[in-house]
Amino acid sequence: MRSLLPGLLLLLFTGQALGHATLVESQPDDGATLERADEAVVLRYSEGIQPRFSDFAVHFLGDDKAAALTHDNRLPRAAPEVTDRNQVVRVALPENAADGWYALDWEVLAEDGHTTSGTLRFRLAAE
Ligand SMILES: [Cu+2]
Repeated sequence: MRSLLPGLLLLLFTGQALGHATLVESQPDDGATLERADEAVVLRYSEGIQPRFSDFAVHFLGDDKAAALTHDNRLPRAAPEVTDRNQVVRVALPENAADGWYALDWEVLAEDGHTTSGTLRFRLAAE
C-alpha cells in the first residue's frame, strides 16, 4: 500500500496538469497585428477541446484597444474550424472586416470537462 502511494499521486498530478486546455499560442499574438482580413485568427490549446461546448466571440473595438466587450460590439457568430485533434481553432473574421482593434473572447471546455477562458486582443491593419 505504501509503495503504491507515490505512483498514485504522480498519476493524479499528471492528470491535472494534462487536463486543462490552456492557450499555448495564438496567431496573431495578444496585442499584435493581423495584416490580412481573410487570414483566420488561430488558437492552439494544450489539450483537445469540445467544439460543441466551446464559445468564440469576436468583438470590434474600433480605435480603442481597451474597450469593453459588449453585446453591441459583438460581431455575428461564425462557426470556427477545429482541427488537429481538436487542439487548433481557426476563427475567421467577416468579409470586409474594418481596420481597427478586435477582441476574440473565448471559453473552451476541455475533453476532461474543465473550462478555461481568455481574451485575445489584436489589430487588423489590412492593406
Ligand atoms: Cu482540466
